[in-house]
Amino acid sequence: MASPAKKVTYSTTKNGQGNFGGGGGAMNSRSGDTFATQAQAVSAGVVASYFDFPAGIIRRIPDSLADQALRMDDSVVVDIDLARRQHEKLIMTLRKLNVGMSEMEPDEELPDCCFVEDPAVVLDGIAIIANMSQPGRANEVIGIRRILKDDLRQRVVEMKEDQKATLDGGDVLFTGREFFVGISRRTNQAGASFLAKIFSDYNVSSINVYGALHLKSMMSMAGPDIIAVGSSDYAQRALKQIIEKANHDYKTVTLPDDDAANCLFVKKTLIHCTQEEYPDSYKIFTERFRNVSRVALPNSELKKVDGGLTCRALLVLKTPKILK
Ligand code: CIR
Repeated sequence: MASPAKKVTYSTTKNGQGNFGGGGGAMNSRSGDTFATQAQAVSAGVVASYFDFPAGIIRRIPDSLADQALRMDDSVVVDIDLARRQHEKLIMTLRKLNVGMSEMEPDEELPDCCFVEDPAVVLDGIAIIANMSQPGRANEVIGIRRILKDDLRQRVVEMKEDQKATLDGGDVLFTGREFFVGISRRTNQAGASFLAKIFSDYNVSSINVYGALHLKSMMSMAGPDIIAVGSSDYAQRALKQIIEKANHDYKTVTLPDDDAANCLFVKKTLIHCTQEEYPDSYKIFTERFRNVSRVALPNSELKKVDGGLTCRALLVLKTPKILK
């Protein structure tokens, strides 16, 4: 439930130049200005609470990922041991942040099974089990469904009710206020419409995705009401559609590398790329999020098979929220 309204302050970041955070509070408790109304402050508090995930699911990496995981560039060679060490760092980080992690064993028959973000979309106690368009990934939903239903007590809704719909969770950007769903090679309009029907309390906008696997391959939430976005033409075209369709005036942080724009904001901590992998984007994170708790994590190996940070964990708010 939303906490009682209190006067919350924040510093403005005109034209994306400012520095987020400060005051030790949630990302939307920024020092230097005030919310115009109590309602806005309450709404910002509710939005921030969407990032306080108490639970999450990860799945360990099968050996088969190295040779059989789907990828856009066939020439890459994955160092599977390094991939596992990098994945372990994310698991440790989430555990340290007190996210109760359900850890699944790998399945050699499912080379992409560690990308647990894709098989389901979870919000307000409801889990949509997606129709994954890639035949080699379709059975990933089995284990994920079981954990969501039996362990995390989510109400499961099967997208297979609509045979024509396809969707990967990597195309679903939830801001805490509304959804943007990428229409991509993996997700179609029927998939977006299915999601809109289930999460009918929220605005759901379709965003055409070009030049990237998923919408979140080039943008993600870097904090409440803050969208991190890549600077490629593709990323900027997607952002333009978001700005046109959005119900809210989001702040944006533009990063030189699209891959680096896939970051995770969890429990007031921003998990983002390392300096080694993306020095220019890393610098922007350090400057713009100076006063925010941050953790830099490597992702070089899973990136080779098109996985970003967000796709390696399925984060769950266990119970429904009282909405704005
Ligand atoms: C695939 O092509 O399906 C996997 N190799 C990568 C999936 C990454 N998922 C995501 O970014 N949400």
